[in-house]
Amino acid sequence: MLNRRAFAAALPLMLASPALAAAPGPVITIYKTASCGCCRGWITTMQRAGWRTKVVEQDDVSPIWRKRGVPDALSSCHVSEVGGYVVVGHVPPADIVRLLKEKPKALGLTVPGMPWGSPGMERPDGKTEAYDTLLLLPGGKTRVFARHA
Ligand SMILES: [Cu+2]
Repeated sequence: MLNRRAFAAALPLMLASPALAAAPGPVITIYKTASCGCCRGWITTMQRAGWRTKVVEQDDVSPIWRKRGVPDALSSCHVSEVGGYVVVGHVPPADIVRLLKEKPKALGLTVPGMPWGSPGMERPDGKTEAYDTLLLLPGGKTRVFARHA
């Protein structure tokens, strides 16, 4: 047991611990189909990183990215909305933190397809592939936002 003085001394450290830190961003709304397992994996990763999530299950999530001008070729299995941006697929949580901090003039971020080793796409054998998080620009153009090995 900590005595009172030791507890008082430890308190600032406890307040600074990640578990008590503020959420990394506003509530993120995630659209997925009911059967998508890797989508659930990504949501778990987001929640572990401190994100508050709102999950909407629907039969077809493509209208969400289409309405925001994201071409189908740059799409993935799930799509999210946060801070006025669209976030498509298995984007690492830290990239979304950076997006909301830098606030670029863009539609949002995408990790097209479902690369092995991206959050929610971990393989039992640990194999990964290199992939890029792309910044979605109006008109279907992209720019590399972050590289992941
Ligand atoms: Cu997926």
